[in-house]
Amino acid sequence: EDAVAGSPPTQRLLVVANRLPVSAVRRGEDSWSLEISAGGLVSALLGVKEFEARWIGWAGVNVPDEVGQKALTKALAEKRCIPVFLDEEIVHQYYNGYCNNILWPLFHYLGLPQEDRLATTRSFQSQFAAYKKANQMFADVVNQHYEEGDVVWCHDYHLMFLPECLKKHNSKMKVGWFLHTPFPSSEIHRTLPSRSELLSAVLAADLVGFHTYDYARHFVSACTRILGLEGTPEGVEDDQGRLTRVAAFPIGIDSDRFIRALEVPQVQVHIKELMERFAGRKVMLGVDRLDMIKGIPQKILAFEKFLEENPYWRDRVVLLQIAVPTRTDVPEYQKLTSQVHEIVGRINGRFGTLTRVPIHHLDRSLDFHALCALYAVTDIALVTSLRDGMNLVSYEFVACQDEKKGVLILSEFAGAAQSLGAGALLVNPWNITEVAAAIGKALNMSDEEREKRHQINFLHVTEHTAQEWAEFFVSELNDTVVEAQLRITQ
Ligand code: ADQ
Repeated sequence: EDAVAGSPPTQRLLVVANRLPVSAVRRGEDSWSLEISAGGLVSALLGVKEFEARWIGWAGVNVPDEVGQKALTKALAEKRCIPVFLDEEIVHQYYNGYCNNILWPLFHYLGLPQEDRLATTRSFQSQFAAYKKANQMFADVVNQHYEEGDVVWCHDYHLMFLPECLKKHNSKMKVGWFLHTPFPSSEIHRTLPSRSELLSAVLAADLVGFHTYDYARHFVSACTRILGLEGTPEGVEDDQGRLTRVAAFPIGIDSDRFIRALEVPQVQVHIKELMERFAGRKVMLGVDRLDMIKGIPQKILAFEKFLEENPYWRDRVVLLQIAVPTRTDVPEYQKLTSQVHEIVGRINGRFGTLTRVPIHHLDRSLDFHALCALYAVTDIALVTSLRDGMNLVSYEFVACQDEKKGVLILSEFAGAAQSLGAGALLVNPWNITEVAAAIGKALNMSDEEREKRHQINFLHVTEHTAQEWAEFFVSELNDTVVEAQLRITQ
């Protein structure tokens, strides 16, 4: 994890995200056990040797007492993590409220929550106040730990106010902000009561990044239409001629980690077991967090339509849908879970036999090795997000398919459609007939076409890695700041 001996890291990177990449469990008054949760961002930054990364974020637990906070801070320091302590009320209003109930659905074109108008106005206001307060709390921790020359990289829709809080304190700080979700059309963004304040706060950053060129364009036109600022090919310019650079930085995965995992004996045993279990049937796979944006009901309905129209395949294909529950305390998510269960039950009742069902649905997360084995035995992956910033599942599937060369059916509303569109079968997930037809096409595709399509995507996934993404963002941020200084001195 440390830089290679003999070549000391030249720059410190402070990565600020809502959640730290660790799960903390309290074992006693002053003892904690920590587990690193490996996500895309963690592996991206572990692989980067040019700078030394430190993480700043919330540990996901409420620690009201000072003894507990001190002990957790000490334990986290060993993992290069620095905690921001948020109390329950702030978490409720900022995280559950403004982030997940307002920004998340809006940025995915699901609109603002429909509530009683008066109550909504009140809750919007108090949630927004909590959002700003929480962002300031993150800023305070960054300021405490910042050293001259550090690069500060803020992540995601939780921290749109952070660039402004940081720059107000120290205008020389190098600040970048990256959004992991889509940025919606300005017509959607303008419905948000706090639309202007959020945009201005983000513009305080030196560099603003998105997964795709479309999201970047939406952001620039929101700044033009809502704030009246000029959009240039480089970004957005304010009245004083200060430029905020805006650009696309499509994320990738640590593809080697997946490819290497397929060689692990335990994974190979698992692959063999799965192949025996599903022998004689084509395996279709969906892996998603259980979220409205992932289009899980639409995917299953399309599969039903396919079975309805293609009796030949009823006994010859199986859909494995692995859906990790998230935000389980939110009523809409509970409703989605029961809706999915109901549809799966109906289809299995309709097309199942005493010994076989067409859909295996699991409400849980799989460990990394089990996930890799599943990806490897899959014939067709179904990614039907209604909107998705990028969608890494599609990348992970491609990385694990160099033996099988399976087909990726991919929503045109996932950012990944821009990068994997050439090899995938692109679909409109709202059009169930079209998705059902794509399933038929994938099942009947010639080996030659399958291999050709896979090859294009495999090349992309292995060449555009998460590590490269992180290095590119940080080097662009450094360059942007140098260029801005040159402009001032000229
Ligand atoms: P997510 O919405 O979480 O990420 P995605 O990009 O697909 O979506 O990443 C999900 C990750 O969780 C993948 O690494 C996947 O392997 C894992 N995962 C999902 N279901 C799982 C299961 N059942 N068991 C085990 N692991 C599971 C957000 C945005 C995306 C964007 C990423 C990164 O919504 O659009 O691509 O951030 O920027």
